[in-house]
Amino acid sequence: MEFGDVQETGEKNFPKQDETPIQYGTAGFRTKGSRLNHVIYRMGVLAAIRSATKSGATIGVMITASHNPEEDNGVKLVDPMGEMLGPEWEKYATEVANVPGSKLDVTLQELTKNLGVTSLQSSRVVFARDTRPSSPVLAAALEAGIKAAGAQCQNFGLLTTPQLHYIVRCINTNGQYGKPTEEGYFEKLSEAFVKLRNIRKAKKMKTLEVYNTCLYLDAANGVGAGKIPILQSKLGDLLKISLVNDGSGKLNHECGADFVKVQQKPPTGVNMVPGQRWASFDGDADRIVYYFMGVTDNRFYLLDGDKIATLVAGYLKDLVQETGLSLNLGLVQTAYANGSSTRYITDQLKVPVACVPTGVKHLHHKAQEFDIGVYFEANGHGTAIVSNSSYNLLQKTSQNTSISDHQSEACDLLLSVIDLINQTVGDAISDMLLVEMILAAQDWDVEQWNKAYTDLPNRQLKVKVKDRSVIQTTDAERKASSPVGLQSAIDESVAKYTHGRSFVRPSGTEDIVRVYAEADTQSAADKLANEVAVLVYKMAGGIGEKPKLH
Ligand code: NG1
Ligand code: ZN
Repeated sequence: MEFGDVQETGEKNFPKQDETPIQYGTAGFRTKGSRLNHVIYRMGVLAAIRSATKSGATIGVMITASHNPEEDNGVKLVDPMGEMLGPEWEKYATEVANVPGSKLDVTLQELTKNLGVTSLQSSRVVFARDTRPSSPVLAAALEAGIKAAGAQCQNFGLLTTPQLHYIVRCINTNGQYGKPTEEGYFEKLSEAFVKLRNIRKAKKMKTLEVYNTCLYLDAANGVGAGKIPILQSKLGDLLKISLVNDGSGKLNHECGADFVKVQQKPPTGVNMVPGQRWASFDGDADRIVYYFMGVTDNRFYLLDGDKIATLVAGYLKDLVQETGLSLNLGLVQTAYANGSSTRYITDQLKVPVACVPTGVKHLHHKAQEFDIGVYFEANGHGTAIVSNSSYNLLQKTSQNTSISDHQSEACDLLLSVIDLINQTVGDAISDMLLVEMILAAQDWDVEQWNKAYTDLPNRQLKVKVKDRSVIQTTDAERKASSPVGLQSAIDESVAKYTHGRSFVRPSGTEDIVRVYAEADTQSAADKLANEVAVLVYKMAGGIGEKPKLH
């Protein structure tokens, strides 16, 4: 097919900025915002092609670099059901982003020929952006790309990543999943939340003290901050949210879910009082972690993605049991999941648990193997998904007059819980409401929630190397298969520590190698992480300052 003036417009207005190759990684393209103009213009064209291969279904494009520093930016494509771009297309995205400007036309022609695409007239692309300073300019580049390709487009302005995923799914299910607007998103979530809270009230169960207190929320100065007042207006007194890092400060700077999780401390500058319930979003509000300061010991406690996953899975397991239906529930984690959480899920919850490589696409895919699949990365990105057949069965059963009231109520309750969940992708706002609802249902405060199991102390480090692709992994990233000798050296180090575990992998979003270690004490975990970091530095071509042993 012909691409009109796609190449000419690209060369003129969105020329390739440098020759450093860029790759569509774990979370799309991510680098300095100033490098992305041409990439994002071209992704507009690619999204139009993707739409054509899906019979004109709407494709989403989100401009964000999530938890990265403010000067970075990025772009991710959203597939028709609101899921991440199919992995088989990552190579097309990488190719289209990297070809010289003068070869754009021929590359696109070849690609569309191979894919059997002959027209982009009925392609549809919707897009949104986060609050980064570079985002408006990049959104204009994207729009130019979509229009140059001849596709229809709609700009949703400022949205959280999961809101865009939700909207894409709503559009492609003709509204079955909800109304395809931000208003529709808040309506769906808040209605489910209010209903679930009212069921509780109607049953005259204990009023929960935690509900008379407020949730302190650090919104990372990101796009989620602006959404909280909208949510608050729908929830009234059912959940009081006190916002910090509300967008007036620097994005992700010493705040946000990633900072809190990796540093294992509160955002800088907040005044935490023991017993208060705190949560942090990341910059595009697809991750959330909770934390608090112990009332008796004044210590900082983190309730990360693993703790959220176990809370959700435990609650859903009980509810499924009450429905009397034999739905199989499973939990999916990555190698970053704390060893204690995996043990708790297996031994106490008795829920099957799977481990997959880092990256939501892997978790989501694996979770689809269950009737109800709960997946969470330790960093707080996760959700639960329900198979169509299970959802239909629940609907049918809830209306079945021959089952007990208790069973049909449980089905009804589970259906409302499902409405509260954004099944397309991890969603900080939806996860927050889910956690708050479950805490209320269990009459738990954060300390009680935290008591389920005790995390093994752990440490994450980053090592700079010349070429991070020299590190290759196997066994869901838990073992290094290259360079030769690295894994046996790691094994030797690990063997010296009680409850020791450590693994390394190249980051998909930063030019570094990540080291993870856990052990029975914090100083042992720190020491093990340092030892392994030194091994990576020595055996995988470290550059810059050498990691030092504590
Ligand atoms: P990389 O940089 O590949 O480790 C990080 C997170 C992932 C995922 C992506 C996308 C860790 C250890 N890694 O990936 O889990 O969330 O960012 O945002 O947290
Ligand atoms: Zn994010």
